[in-house]
Amino acid sequence: MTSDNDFDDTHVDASFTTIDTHTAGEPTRILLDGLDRSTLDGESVRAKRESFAEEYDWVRKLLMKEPRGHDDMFGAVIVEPNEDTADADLGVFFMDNKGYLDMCGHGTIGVVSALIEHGHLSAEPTIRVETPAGVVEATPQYAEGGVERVTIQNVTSFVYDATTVPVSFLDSPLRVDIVYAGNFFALVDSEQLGVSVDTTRTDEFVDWGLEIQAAVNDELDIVHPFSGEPDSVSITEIYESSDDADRSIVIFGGGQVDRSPCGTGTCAKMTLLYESGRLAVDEPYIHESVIGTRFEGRIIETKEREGITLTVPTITGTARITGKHTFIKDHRDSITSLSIT
Ligand code: PYC
Repeated sequence: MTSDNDFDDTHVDASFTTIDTHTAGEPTRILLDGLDRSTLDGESVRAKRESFAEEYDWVRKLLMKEPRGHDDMFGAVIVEPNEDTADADLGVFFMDNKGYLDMCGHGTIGVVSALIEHGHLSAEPTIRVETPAGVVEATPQYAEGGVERVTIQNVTSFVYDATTVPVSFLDSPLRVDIVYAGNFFALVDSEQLGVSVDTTRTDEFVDWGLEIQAAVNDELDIVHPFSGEPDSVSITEIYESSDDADRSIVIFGGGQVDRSPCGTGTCAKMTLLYESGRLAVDEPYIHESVIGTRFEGRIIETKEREGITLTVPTITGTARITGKHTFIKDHRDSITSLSIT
């Protein structure tokens, strides 16, 4: 036996420590220790993420899914940034119940807040974070000896395309805007569905969101215009416009629902509004989640590249630490992760 603060590690195969946060209601489980990062191949965070996905996907499943996680868990893995090219303070990649995302706004707010508050990152005015989508810049606002809010300047974003797709739940084809904001989004106006965005029909929204994503990916061969890499829509955002604050439900992964207004989703929505002349540079934008939490956003600049209008979007939100955990894998336990859906 051991003391209260220690494990009897006789049966422990592996152990992982995390700091957990939520940003506007959405969790981020941040993997700090337990992973031998020297075994991850590649210099860039994107390459390290690919290496993790090959070698350690079981760690993602262990931390994200039951019995240690749940179907709506979200995670971040801290790694060294690319020393040669990134000029970044840290590297982060993101994971969910199904796989990996290139960029995450709520997750970056959570990581920066937690690492500063726990002394893993010094409290600088700005922090550069290398993600698989590129380097994003975090600007924390400090209060009461901690981090009150964080503003993330996302990667440059753009409207990619618009299409109509047949869907089982509507008689007529559905119009979908495709926007890149670190991830490719399918954006849908809820007016077409004749429903309000709220939590009374979450299951339906999840089914619709996954069907819309699949339909768009069947319809379009998405290629990132600057990297030339094939890509796909990984997130559906169904939004309801309002004079007070637009409200969205965001569906991603294997059918999880973002409790926050979705950082990259807020950037995608602002980029769509800018493109159609409904949001000006520097105009504040309030985006509400399906549970009523909010991010503030702003497009701070626009640029042109190869005939494409790029926005430089920022989002601001608050994350709070919910716990610190040590998760173990007992070698007698045949269940590393499970899902019944
Ligand atoms: O905040 O960007 C975001 C995000 C993506 C998926 C869940 N949250």
